[in-house]
Amino acid sequence: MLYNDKCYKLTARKKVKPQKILVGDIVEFSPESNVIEQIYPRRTTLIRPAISNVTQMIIVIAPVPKPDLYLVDKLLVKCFELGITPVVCVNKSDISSQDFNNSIIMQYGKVCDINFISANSGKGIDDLRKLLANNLTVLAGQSAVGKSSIINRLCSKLVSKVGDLSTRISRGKNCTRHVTIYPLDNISLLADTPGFSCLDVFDMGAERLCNFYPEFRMFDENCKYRTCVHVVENCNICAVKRAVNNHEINNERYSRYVDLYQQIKSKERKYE
Ligand SMILES: Nc1nc2c(ncn2[C@@H]2O[C@H](COP(=O)(O)OP(=O)(O)OP(=O)(O)O)[C@@H](O)[C@H]2O)c(=O)[nH]1
Ligand SMILES: [Mg+2]
Ligand SMILES: [Zn+2]
Repeated sequence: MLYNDKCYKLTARKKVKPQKILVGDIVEFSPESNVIEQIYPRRTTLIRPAISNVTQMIIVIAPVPKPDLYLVDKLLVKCFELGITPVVCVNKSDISSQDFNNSIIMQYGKVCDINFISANSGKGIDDLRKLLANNLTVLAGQSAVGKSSIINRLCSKLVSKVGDLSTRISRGKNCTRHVTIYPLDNISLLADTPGFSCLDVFDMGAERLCNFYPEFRMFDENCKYRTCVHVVENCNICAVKRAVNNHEINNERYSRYVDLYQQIKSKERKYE
């Protein structure tokens, strides 16, 4: 536990169950006994990985490993559901092609801010640092996109273990194994995580999913039915589908939306 730049090793009072404490919790403790008295209400809670009070999520992707854009979409849904500000960061821009960058802009440009950075060359790192002020930011994304490398580049005093891509893929393990919060300065907290690759959390009902696609919002008022979830084929009744056909909504992102909707739907049917 960090307080006034000092590190404390704390134990929990009986009424505060230790397993209920999350990385990111703001707690009250007495410095004499080093005992946690209470946990303050959480602003946000992420389960996998477990971390509380996150205000901003940097979703890191890179040209290698090949991006899992379903994961990016799911992370964005989580952010919009919980009121966390998302930012997409394309790392390894030293080796990414213009086509790759353009495709990311086409798919996410209307959804959130996109930054092009390189932990290796330092490109874009100063702008990224500015984004971190007054936030608890979590770095999310597949293994090996360079999350730990970004942390190391942001602050040379901090050392988060960086892994080698080939051994990681052959062993199928994340290099970073725990959630750790690094205080970059007095106002910027940054959390490294072992990726969010196991995020298959779709605890929300299928019907709610479309609420977390901000680019649908300017069209969905014109759908014929107020309850439209925009998975119908008929353009005459669905304005979102119409916007996809007119290239006003990105087709690839829309297709993944339909897939995710169907996945949640079939899960719901299984448990009915
Ligand atoms: N070319 C290039 N390679 C990079 C860059 N940033 C990171 N890498 C390489 O990508 C690999 C993975 O980096 P890590 O920082 O360990 O990735 P991670 O996202 O923390 O991975 P996990 O901890 O497993 O989730 C390493 O070999 C890095 O050297 C970059 O900007 N450019
Ligand atoms: Mg890491
Ligand atoms: Zn619709």
